[in-house]
Amino acid sequence: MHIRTPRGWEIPESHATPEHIFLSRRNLMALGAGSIAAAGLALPAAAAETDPSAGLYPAARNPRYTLDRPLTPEPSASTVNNYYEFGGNYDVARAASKLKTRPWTITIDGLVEQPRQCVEGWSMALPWTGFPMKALVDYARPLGSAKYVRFETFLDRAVAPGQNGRFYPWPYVEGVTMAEANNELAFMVTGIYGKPAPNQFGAPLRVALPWKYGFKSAKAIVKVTFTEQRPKSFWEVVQGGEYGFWANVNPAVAHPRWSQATEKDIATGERRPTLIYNGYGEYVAGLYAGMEKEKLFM
Ligand SMILES: Nc1nc2c(c(=O)[nH]1)N[C@H]1C(S)=C(S)[C@@H](COP(=O)(O)O)O[C@H]1N2
Ligand SMILES: [Mo]
Repeated sequence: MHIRTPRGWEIPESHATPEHIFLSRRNLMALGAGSIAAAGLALPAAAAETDPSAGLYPAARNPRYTLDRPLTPEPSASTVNNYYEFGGNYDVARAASKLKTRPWTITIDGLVEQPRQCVEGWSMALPWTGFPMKALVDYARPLGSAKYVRFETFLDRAVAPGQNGRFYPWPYVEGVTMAEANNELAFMVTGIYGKPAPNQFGAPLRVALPWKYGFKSAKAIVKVTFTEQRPKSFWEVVQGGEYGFWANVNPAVAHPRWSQATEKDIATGERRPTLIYNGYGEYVAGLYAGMEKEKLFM
């Protein structure tokens, strides 16, 4: 018998919004029809002028919540961002604030029963504040032939100065296998620190794959495509010798230009040993059984 020990990221069922409430087919059909109601709630017009989902935050926190380190303070996390569309380092937050995230249309296409568009409004109660990627997959009803999910970021050169450069293959693209997308740890993020995510974190919708390197988690997604072909991701196109498709965290496999054995806490500057699969091996190692020939860790 398999005894399950709750992990830090889990919250008790009783604290989570039941899945059928926030992502029922009916609610999503309503969103597809242009409603800005999030989680099936009708929101007052006044609130919609700022952020119609704001009332859904903060999500209930797990009283048993433990992590192997303290949370990074918000001021640190929200000023150290990687978002090449908006330039480097310290100006990212200010530059990204120019992106208009409402209304926001997300296209679901490729190998699905019925291609569709959903207009924003994704929110629910989970620690990262987001929803399982599996819920998105279930909603999209992919065909049996779909093997990968491809995520594409917005393309708007007028708003994102970085996208004017010729060097990078815009828009940002990332992808996962269907099995990864359906893994319990794969998340779609709408919020952070108990509120809707500020733009620099990838609002209004970004991916979070806690067992992979950060670049796998595409921000500001406008298109989700179910496909038979393995997506060629942004960094793979830029520098295929350094960044691969799988990008699972492994301290034993160095990046060609630096060690990946330890990591620096951005707030305290302290270094700690990096764990394989970021410590989530129990949940994700099985995804890669029998794939030893693949470059799983770059
Ligand atoms: N669209 C887009 N998504 C992106 C990036 C980017 O430049 N553009 N950077 C990636 C990289 S390299 C990292 S490390 C993470 C950083 O996420 P954070 O700023 O929320 O920490 O976002 C990833 N997603
Ligand atoms: Mo990154």
